[in-house]
Amino acid sequence: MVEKIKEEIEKLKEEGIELLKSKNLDKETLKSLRIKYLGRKGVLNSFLKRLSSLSPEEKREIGKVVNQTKVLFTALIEDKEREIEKIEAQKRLEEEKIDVTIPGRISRVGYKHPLNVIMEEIKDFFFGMNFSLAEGPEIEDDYHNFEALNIPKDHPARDMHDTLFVSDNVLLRTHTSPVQIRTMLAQKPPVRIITMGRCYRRDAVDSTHSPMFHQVEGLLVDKNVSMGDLKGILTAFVKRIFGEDRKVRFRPSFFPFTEPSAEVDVSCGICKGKGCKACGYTGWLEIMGAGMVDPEVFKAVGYDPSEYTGFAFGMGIERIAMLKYNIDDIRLFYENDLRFLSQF
Ligand code: FA5
Repeated sequence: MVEKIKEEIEKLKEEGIELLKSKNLDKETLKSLRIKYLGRKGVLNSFLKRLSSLSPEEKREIGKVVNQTKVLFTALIEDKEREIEKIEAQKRLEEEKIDVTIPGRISRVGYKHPLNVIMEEIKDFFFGMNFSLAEGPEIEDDYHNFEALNIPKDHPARDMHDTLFVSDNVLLRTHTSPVQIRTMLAQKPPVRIITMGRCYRRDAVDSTHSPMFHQVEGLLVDKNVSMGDLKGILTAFVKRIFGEDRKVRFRPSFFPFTEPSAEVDVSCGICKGKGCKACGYTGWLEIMGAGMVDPEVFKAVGYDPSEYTGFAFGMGIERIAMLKYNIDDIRLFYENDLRFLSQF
């Protein structure tokens, strides 16, 4: 009997060793083999149940063989588990391998809008000249946009600004000059400010006109400010924006809020002042309006014109950008076409 059981165990052992050493075992099969051989109701334990008729001596003998086989199987199973783990880890590594030589996907970066680029350059220049930034509303009233700037109702000068009205007295500002008035009403001289932002006019859209556009305005008020100061600062400004080689010209002009008034021209960068299609064969490009603050404006804001003088200037930012970057159509600024915007 003992010999028979031993033989059976030996057979089982051989079969088990072969199975547990086979190459293609996976985790699941290994688990079921563990249950089959070593489980509480497994085959090895089933031998122990058959020992009741045997002597204690024989029981011990069989028990010993069963235990040795259990130890052997346990070791084989653990070896196999480690082997399977290793193979799986290797497989995972292969699958997750990163090819560092594949070219990366380039994510798009944003570009500054050309109008912002110009505005920053303008701010940079005037901050360096000790000007500070002032702000005002885009929805204005008639008083700040016209009256206080010496443009009374029914005055022909109003025709210069085709106005978009919100109501009788309220309008979308046609220029940034009302910020001059707001600043002077709010503070005593000296004043040294620039302001910039959107303006609106009922102009027909073409390559140089838009119903919404941007202006920069400057105002300097102090004792003994002269036209010479205005010329000095604006000449330095034009050279900073367009280049040292460009010439600047002041032409007599008219604005109701400045006296005397001037248009400021820069020499044409394309023909170097010789005259070409871009400058209408004049050699010059008009870039801004300027002048000495009219005493009527000082009176409107409560400044004493016998004590203070000042100068003001205003320009279209789109126009500056168009001239600087050779852009031939103002509509390009508002269409958000990346092919255009990515050039700045
Ligand atoms: C004025 O608006 C004055 N306030 C400027 C000024 C300020 C003069 C201080 C003296 C002292 P003007 O109407 O010329 O001036 O407009 C100035 C600039 O705004 C123009 O040269 C032009 O570049 C721009 N501009 C005017 N209307 C439009 C428009 N519809 N579209 C695009 N740009 C415009």
